[in-house]
Amino acid sequence: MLSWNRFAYSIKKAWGKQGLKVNRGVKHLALAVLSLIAFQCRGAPDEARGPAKSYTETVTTKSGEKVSFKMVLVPGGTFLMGSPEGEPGRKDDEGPQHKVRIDQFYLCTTETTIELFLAYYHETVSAKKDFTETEQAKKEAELVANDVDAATGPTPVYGDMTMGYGKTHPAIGMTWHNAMNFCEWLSKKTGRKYRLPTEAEWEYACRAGATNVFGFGNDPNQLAEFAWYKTNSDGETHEVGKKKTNAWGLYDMLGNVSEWVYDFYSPQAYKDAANTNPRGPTTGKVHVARGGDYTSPIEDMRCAARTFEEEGWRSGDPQIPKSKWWLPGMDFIGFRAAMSIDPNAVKPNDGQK
Ligand SMILES: [Ca+2]
Repeated sequence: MLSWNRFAYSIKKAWGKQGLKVNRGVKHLALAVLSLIAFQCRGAPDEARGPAKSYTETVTTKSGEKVSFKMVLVPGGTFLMGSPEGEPGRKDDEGPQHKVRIDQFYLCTTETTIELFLAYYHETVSAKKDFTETEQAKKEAELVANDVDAATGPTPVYGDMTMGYGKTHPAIGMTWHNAMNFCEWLSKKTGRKYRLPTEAEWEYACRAGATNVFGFGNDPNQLAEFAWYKTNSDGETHEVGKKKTNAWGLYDMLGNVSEWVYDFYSPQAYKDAANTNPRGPTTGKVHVARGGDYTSPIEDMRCAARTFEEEGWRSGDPQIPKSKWWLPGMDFIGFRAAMSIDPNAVKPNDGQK
């Protein structure tokens, strides 16, 4: 390859002083082109590029199988939470409508599947029986003291955790506590900060930028294109991700199974809610679930509709005291995982246990 010096020499020799000027010009131009190519190959700095629009998480189970799920970026923004007075089917706890600012975060495109929940269950299930909460905490503290990596897990499920459904159906019948514990397990497993979405994040993601009743519009006749509910479910849950997504790529936000969110339930929650990344009341007895399920009528399939754990949800558990991990027979309740971009924005385990 001809060196710059030899190239310069040959030009100089041919063109004399004029040639030297040409040589410098060519040399500078070539360096500029090379720099541009190098910059293009390297790309822009990561900070400038921002978080990816989506990513796929893969978890390897105890038996070596791989289970994957997709997370999409929910862009930050402001929306009106709750429903306007006069919306058909509206309940009082959906108001007042109030403006809420949400930071960007990731949300799973589907409800958590039985396959993934079984991976968590098999890896963490403990032979221990249900203790009272105090005894449980003491036992878990002992476990952690002996082994810092000890993952706390649910007690054996009463009955069949799958309730006869296939592995790509939504996981069902776990308590809020169990769903939270799953997110902790998933975080340890992957190194990312998984958690339940807050109620505000969930509704924001369900609306996907729209200001109508269902996210896709106001016409309940379109509901069957997006959701499994009372009219089209044949009385059972369905495989996740079989209906149309909403505008932000999320499946089954409405219907199939109702989804645990982070917040405690209070009918007054919106009256004094924070206007940025609200996290619900600081205390409470039961938690909120969102989206309606396969048994729900149209009015419970609205983006603003709120449900919460009712006493009957524990009625399938014959144990005394009742398990803090399972809601046997309750095949309408599940959840989906969120992931914080800024882990300080919402701390998944802060305050609530
Ligand atoms: Ca759902």
